[in-house]
Amino acid sequence: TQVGSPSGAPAEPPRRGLGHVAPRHDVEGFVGSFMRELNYGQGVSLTRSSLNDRYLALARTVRHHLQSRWMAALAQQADDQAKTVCYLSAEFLLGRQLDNAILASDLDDVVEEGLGQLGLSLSTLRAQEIEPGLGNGGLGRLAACFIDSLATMSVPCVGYGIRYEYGIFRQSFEDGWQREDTDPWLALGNPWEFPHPEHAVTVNFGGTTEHYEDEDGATRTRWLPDWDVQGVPYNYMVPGFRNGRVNTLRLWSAKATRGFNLNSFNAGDYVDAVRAETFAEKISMVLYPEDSTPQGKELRLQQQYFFVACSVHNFINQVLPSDFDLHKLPDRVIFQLNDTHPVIAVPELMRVLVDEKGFDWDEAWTITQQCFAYTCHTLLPEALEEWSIELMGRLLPRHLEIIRRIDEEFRAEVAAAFPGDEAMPRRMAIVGDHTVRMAHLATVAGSKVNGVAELHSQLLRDKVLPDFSALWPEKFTNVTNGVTPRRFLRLANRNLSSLITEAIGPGWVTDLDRLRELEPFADDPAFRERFREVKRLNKATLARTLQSRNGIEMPTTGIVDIMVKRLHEYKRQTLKVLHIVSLYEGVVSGRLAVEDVTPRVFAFGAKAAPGYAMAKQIIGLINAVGATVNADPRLDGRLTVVFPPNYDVTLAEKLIPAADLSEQISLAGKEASGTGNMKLALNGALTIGTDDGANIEIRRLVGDENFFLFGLLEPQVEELLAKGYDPASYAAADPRLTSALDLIASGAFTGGDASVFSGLVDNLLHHDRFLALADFSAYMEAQDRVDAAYADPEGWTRSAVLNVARCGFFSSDRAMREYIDKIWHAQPVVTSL
Ligand code: GLG
Repeated sequence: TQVGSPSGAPAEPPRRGLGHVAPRHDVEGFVGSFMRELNYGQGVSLTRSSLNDRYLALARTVRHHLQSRWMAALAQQADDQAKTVCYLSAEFLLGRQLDNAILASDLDDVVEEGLGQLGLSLSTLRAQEIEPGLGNGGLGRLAACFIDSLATMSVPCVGYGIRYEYGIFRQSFEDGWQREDTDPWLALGNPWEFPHPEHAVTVNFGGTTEHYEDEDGATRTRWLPDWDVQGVPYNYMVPGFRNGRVNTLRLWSAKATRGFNLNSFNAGDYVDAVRAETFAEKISMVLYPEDSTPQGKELRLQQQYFFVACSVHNFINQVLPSDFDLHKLPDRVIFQLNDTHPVIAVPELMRVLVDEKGFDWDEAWTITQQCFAYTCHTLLPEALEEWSIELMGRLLPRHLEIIRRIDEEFRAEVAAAFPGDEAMPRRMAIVGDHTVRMAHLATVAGSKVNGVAELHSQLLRDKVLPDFSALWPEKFTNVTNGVTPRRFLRLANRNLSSLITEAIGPGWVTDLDRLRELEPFADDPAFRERFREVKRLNKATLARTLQSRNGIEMPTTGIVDIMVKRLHEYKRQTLKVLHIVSLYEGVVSGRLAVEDVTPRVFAFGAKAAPGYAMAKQIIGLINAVGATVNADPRLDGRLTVVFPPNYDVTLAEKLIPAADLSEQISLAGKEASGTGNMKLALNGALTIGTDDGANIEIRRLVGDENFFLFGLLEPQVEELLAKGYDPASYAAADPRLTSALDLIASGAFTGGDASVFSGLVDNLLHHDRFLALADFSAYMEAQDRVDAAYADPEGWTRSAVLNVARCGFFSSDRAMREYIDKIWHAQPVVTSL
């Protein structure tokens, strides 16, 4: 069983208000604390301190201001009766912490001024921070936005996840091809985490189970595991925006149970003894770099069980009061399952309730079903995790038994609900022929199941889980994603933020619907000019960043056309490349006059999963096309491709504010929601997009006249695939497409070597799973509309301002309100300071 070490028992709690000293909120106080942290925290004088010393001292000084609030929130969590949202997620893509902490505690001026007195610059120190890359993309970043919003709304929440020693790999390019390096993000020290080894949790694996009779003569089961590891919690502060609330993100790190295996050590095999440690610690060593299409690796299941076992144990045995009546668990907690990754928490809670706490099965199941809800983030069938029965039985034998019983009872329920339909229970089964289907388990156990945009939720009901939605229509719901306006507007785009605040006051930061008040300013020429000035400044900042980060030259005139997201065929970066190649080919062949080409900077940011060969080919193609196009004098500098390596949150915060055009061009019915689309629109970029994911809702809100729609609709995609899709016929029908493909195939971008991209071109012509060729002509036509619109700066700016004004809906605060109302039924709690 899992036990916290005895030294983990909380010490006698001090009376609130006496337990800590609040830091001073003025320049003199700041300078004093900073110097103390530098001298006595880092142990260096100001003159001899390194950049890293200064950054660490600054971070620790700033964090004082959050810590005092945090302690109050933690003290309260134990005694208040409020329901806590436990957000279980294998990924939290936080981004840099310093600026957000300064913003949340309203210290901007104090820090600037205080550092200035010491002759230091905030921007230099800020650049020293390495962002925690503990996520792959949208799913992990969404989790970070959600916990930001809950803290800002004063809703009790604990984010639970994994403290990966190495986050998402660092990407570089070698001759244009992606290279991956490890991400030792902790190497220079991490001032934002608080380890609590005294609260370590033991997590078991393997072994067998046995039945025994309890005192009442009932048959019960116990798990006899054969190995274990410790989970050490590292706590992070999640500050609300200037509301005195600080929530917790608790990330687990794996440690060997015993530092040394004494038997081996005594026998003289020191090396063997240390091996146990390595074995245990590899569980939280590295983030799996697959976005949307996971590999079913054993270590990954170990990671999943590791963090949810720690989290369930922590909440029940360490967060709740020791005398808590677990019958009332659903009043005090909701475990939100972020995709299928944490779904093994369902049988874990059953095991804790039945095997450890002595509950009857039925009673435990009733409680469990009320304590979970499931969010699905995908439509790709290959992204719904399944684990082999063999692996599950070997790693988690007791959990497999529990899953089998849930499955049997569920199948009986289905058979009773649909008598005579034998296929239905088989289709809906949790345990299939060889695998355990985690999405089915989550759907059966969850009180609610939601998709992440309207279309996605509808397709989830109709296509992915149709049998389940027939059985339980009321279980399915939608919550369209959102993004935090603090990080992605207030912090990332200070120029636009100031302009907005000047126009409508500062209330929008926590009430994003108020951006509506900007609508009249769209018709004000003076405001529009200032808006354009903001874009110009942001483009200049981006150009400076790319220059110093990668030595990339970026022109600051013309359309800044941005496509940033993971590299995946369904997102169709290839369609974007075909557009660029077609413009290039047009000029080179004389079909287009160079002076008719609207100047554009095409900016890409994308990592490919290291094992995803086609995605890596596409990266090679973007870089090859970029190198050729950028160097060709015939284009007169009108087209520039920039592809800075290692796209991350920090770079996103520079790219997004500079964008004029946002590329959201996935095949309809494939992108669950998208969240980059929201960030870009909120920052005044116009979208060119398909009728997919949250694009649909963006277009509905901003209006058709302020959005460039193109491409097949989801039902048309289905229809085309059903009748047989022949990509080559589309190539034949549009001479621009034929020429573009021919040019790539000819080796024009690879120094004449035609073999490099022949596989890629072949794949497009003969397979093209995501219908890039079918949408090409419509895309080109939409890009012509973009050029025409951009030729009228006043009209373009008007649309851009309206995009900002009408996208308040996409705040993650709104998303959190919807989860609270429809799914969690939690309440804000006012922290008493
Ligand atoms: C997914 C989807 C995105 C979605 C994100 C957050 O692919 O469309 O916006 O989750 O819900 N795997 C992802 O990043």
